Amino acid sequence: MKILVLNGPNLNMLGIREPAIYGSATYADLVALIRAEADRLGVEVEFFQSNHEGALVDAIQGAYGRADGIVINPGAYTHTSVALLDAVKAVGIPTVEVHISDPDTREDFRRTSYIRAACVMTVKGHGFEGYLEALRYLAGGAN
Ligand code: CA2
Repeated sequence: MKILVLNGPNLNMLGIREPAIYGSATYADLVALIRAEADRLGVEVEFFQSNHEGALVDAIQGAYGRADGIVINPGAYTHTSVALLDAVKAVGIPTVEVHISDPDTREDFRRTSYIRAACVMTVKGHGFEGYLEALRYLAGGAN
């Protein structure tokens, strides 16, 4: 089983600024954490982070026929991007939306998620652990 883990804009800045919201661990720490859980579960993971909407669309399209699941934190594109929604719908790959913080408890503009409509589950406000929950869900639930 192969899972694509996508992160959107500014998530490469993890651990560098705003530790009160996103914690003090880095993007590299996040990758290592997910990789360790994937090894435990026996699933293959591939990572991609981009600050560009079209690059994320390309990555989702590129997963077609190659990946069995997608874990995506679209960052701020969560709240703006119909293109990411359409891409997830187009490939039909089970996709879990993850947010480190809980956007529903922050500014009003973070309450809308376009991509949610195409996702099998949303995990929010559980920090980095949320990515592991998403991975376990896609890997088969009872793990
Ligand atoms: O809580 C999340 O995971 C978010 O998807 C993060 C996005 C935000 O726009 C969403 O509303 C919720 C922003 C990611 C920015 O990450 C930073 C990390 C370190 C320093 C500054 C920003």
